[in-house]
Amino acid sequence: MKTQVGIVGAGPSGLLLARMLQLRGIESIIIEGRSRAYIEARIRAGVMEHWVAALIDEVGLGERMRREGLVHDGLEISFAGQRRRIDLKGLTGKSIMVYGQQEFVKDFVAARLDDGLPIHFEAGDVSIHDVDGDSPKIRFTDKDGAPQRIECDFIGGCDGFHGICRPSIPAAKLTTFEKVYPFAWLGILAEAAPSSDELIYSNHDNGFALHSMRSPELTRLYLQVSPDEDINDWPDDRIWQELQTRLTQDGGWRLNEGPVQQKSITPMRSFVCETMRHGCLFLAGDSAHIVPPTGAKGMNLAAADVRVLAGALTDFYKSDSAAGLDHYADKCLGRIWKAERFSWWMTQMLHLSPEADGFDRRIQLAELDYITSSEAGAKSLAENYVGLPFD
Ligand code: RFL
Ligand code: PHB
Repeated sequence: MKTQVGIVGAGPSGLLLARMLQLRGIESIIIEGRSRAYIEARIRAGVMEHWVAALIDEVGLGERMRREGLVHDGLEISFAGQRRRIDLKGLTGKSIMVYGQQEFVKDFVAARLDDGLPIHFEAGDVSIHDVDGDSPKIRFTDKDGAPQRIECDFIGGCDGFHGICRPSIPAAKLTTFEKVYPFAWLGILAEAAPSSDELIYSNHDNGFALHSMRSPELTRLYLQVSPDEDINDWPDDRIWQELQTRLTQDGGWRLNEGPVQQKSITPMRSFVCETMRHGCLFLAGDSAHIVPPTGAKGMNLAAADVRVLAGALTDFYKSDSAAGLDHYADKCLGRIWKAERFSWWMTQMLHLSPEADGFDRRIQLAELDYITSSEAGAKSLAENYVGLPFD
């Protein structure tokens, strides 16, 4: 097989990159390790920055999102027995879109297959070769076990944190930074109507909790737990009891409960690989960086990388200019580090660290009081949450 851009991974990064290239007349082939059913059922992000929703419209795939997605003008922060609202729209003029990542994935996969363009699902033994030269290759076995080879000009490394692209770069060429947090998130998807119109981020003496949603019938909820927690120690009753305690601390109401469709534990880390290019290989999204989910930034950052990469590849093919490709990492890293900062800051402000003492706890409560009562404080949170402007 031959193409212009070989893309490893059919997550938000790979699918958006392929779609943007397609609309600019640039060919690509996507290789995905999992099945279509698996990636369409994988529950992850829920919050899109305003410009990501606009980009999805721009690439012609916003129809279902506009119909089923939920536009939120604010969010709530609960702490010290009270709940305060951050007026995102009033402070920034912008709203966020609550639309499940798996719905985004379904829309992009369907559009690509309808257009007769390739996604090779269930690819095994994926490896990349000759990225130092000008004819890189991707090797894999297809879902019938037959060996395959793709020759291309460039490779999009869109295969997430545990993919093969980043580890294919020689260790001596990699510059990475990492922080692992002493807690994790236990997330559930429940068949219950959301208990509030907006997201509630809660800081409680028992730990952090988050109330989010996917539709008028589905609630998405998270609890801070320890990273070595066994999910079997969390029967549904215990989860609901803890969610009720942490999320309704302002009193006088209860969360709607319902059957739990899905539950899982996610560790929390911050990670940046500043080497986003190696020869013809370009990393985008979670393959290059991870943020703890407290700031709702991961998928948005993936889209921001892809926006830059698609522009640089277009300049290369249509204007014969490699300048955009040469400056790809520099252009992305400013936004990446700002999102890393915001996600780290939200995480430390809202979670209970096992290492925190009484002083740390009081500083945390003072910060929550400041951020939710000062216009300057709230505005700083709001402009980061809805998505910082591009330069
Ligand atoms: P993905 O989504 O991990 O996709 C990578 C794809 O590559 C495939 N793959 C391979 N394919 C072929 N060969 C290999 N060797 C391969 N290895 C892997 C994988 O199967 C997969 O399909 O990365 P991408 O595209 O960069 O997208 C990143 C986002 O998925 C991620 O940042 C977000 O989900 C993070 N995130 C959130 N981001 C937001 O912007 N807003 C949110 O509200 C939000 N909430 C969250 C989140 C992530 C969470 N978890 C579970 C980590 C909430 C949670 C709980
Ligand atoms: C979600 O709805 O899954 C979600 C919302 C906000 C976050 C993280 C996850 O910060």
